[in-house]
Amino acid sequence: MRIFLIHVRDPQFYALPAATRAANGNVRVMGFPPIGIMSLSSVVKRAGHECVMFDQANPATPNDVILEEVRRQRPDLIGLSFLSTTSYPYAKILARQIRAADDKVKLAFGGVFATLNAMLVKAQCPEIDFVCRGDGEQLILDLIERMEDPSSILGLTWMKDGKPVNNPNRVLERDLDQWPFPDRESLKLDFIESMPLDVPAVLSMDRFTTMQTSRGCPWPCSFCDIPIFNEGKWRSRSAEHVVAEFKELQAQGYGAVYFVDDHFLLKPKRIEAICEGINREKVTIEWGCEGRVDSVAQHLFPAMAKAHCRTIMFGVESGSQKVLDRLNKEQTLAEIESAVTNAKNAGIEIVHGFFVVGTPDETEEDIRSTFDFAARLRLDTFAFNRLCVYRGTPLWQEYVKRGLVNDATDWYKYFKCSEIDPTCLKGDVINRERTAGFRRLFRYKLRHYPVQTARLLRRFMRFMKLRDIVYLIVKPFLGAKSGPTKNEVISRAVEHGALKDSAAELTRVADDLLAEVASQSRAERRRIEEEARRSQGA
Ligand code: B12
Ligand code: SF4
Repeated sequence: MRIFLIHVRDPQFYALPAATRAANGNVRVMGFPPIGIMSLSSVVKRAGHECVMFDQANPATPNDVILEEVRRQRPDLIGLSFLSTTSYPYAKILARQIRAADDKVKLAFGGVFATLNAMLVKAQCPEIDFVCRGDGEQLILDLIERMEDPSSILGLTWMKDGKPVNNPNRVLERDLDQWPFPDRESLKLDFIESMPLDVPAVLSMDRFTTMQTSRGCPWPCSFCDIPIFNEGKWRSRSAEHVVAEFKELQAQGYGAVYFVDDHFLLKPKRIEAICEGINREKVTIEWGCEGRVDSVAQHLFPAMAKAHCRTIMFGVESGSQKVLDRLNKEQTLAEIESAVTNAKNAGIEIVHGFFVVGTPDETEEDIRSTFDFAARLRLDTFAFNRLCVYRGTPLWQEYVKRGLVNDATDWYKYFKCSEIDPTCLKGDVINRERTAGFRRLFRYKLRHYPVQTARLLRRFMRFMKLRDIVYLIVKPFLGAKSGPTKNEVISRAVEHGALKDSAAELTRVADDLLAEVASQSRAERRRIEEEARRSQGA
């Protein structure tokens, strides 16, 4: 069978199609490769099928070119993969265009947003045949095999006799080592590493890719949908499998890798074995990862640095304990300080903090504390985003109960909390505090951490034009435009027919489902701790 896999992007999140080409002739762009479809492509090919990938980050393959290829190659199945609420409208548009070009091809959606809103998406997109929920590896194989009668395919949402049907979930697969490494080489596009910001912040011009060594995170943060997507579980690949992938990447000429794991820093023995393997195999790739500040693996930061870990990103969120507690973050300010200090003392070159502002019950004083806290921390880089609420999170559920969002009519919309929640500060107050906070933070950094700041600027200057560096620094002071952003306008403009209400009834996130995820998360943490204790005793 011939399969097309398309990674649909939100145009705001890929910038800089570089005017340059890589040594292998590929166009180079700044951003993260589409590891979701790359993972599926290798599985599909191993099963003997033909697979062609497209990534909308590639300026050479806009929708028109993809449509032309659909007409020319007549694939049997097209999978559209997208991450979030913000890219859903673009996926819908492309699906419609493909259906107009070919009324026979089977069309499938997959990814986090599609998973968490499957019935609603199916009802709103009649041109789509299937919505694929959760892990896609086995699911796509089953789909290829039983496309004409999908009634027994676990994790599939489809239409039977004019009614959306949700086949049962599949049991989460714990053996991730069974899948081949992602098929990176078939996509004729190269990536360079940048910070996950909406302004160019290039970290290196080395050939860059991402890797996934674990899936999920068993914590209960109220704004996050990772726990529900992974049913409160955390699953990991073995250290040997990860090291083998590193070796392959080194042979393919990659110089930098970022782990898209939700929480890499969970299982010390595994991290230690990965670091030992990297050194043993003489892999020199620089890598980065994300994790919680209360990680029990912090004694391994020096070993990670020795194994070329260059970047660690922490979900700091706030400098106010009250706000952290309101977000159910289950972390303290002291834990944040010691994690950042430990990482810097260990020699990690770039330690990044993700912060949010505009959270429920946050005061101006809290925002000030957040910026002053960020200034004092030995962070190299930071991002301060306005908190958004997504369907599937405990915060969304709270907003449904408080009558701030409507599960039936708002599920596909992109909302900053401050726009809908009266307990949040108003947007203009947040922006004013954010601008003032940045000013204090930059001043503090220059005065107290001049060497660290100079080192970071020197890294940027190696790869970026002076004009871009100046923009990176002054952007926080330019002020935000008032009114909704382009993303918000587009995400709210997706039309929805009468079908949506009946589908909404079927998909309402039940309180007991969230409670079940929370209890699974707690059980998962106990399981991991127990495993760690056992392996220490062994
Ligand atoms: C890396 C990442 C990014 C990267 C870009 C990644 C990229 N373009 O590839 C950057 C930093 C740019 C980014 C940006 C944003 N992101 Co982001 N991101 C992630 C992260 C951490 C990992 C994604 C990933 O690579 N996963 C690994 C691959 C292997 O998994 P996958 O893509 O899900 O694919 C698997 C399955 O879903 C399935 N599958 C996927 N597609 C298909 C298709 C078919 C046909 C089938 C059968 C199966 C299938 O099979 C795959 C293999 O099992 C996720 C968290 C997460 N764990 O998913 C958040 C996440 C997806 N991002 C999120 C958000 C909100 C955003 C932003 C909107 C943030 C913002 N406000 O600025 C932007 C918008 C991006 C966009 N829409 O283009 C949210 C989405 C929430 C929601 N409900 O909308 C998530 C879940 C994080 C979170 N908890 O909040 N992101
Ligand atoms: S720590 Fe919280 S925000 Fe981070 S992935 Fe886990 S649940 Fe989500």
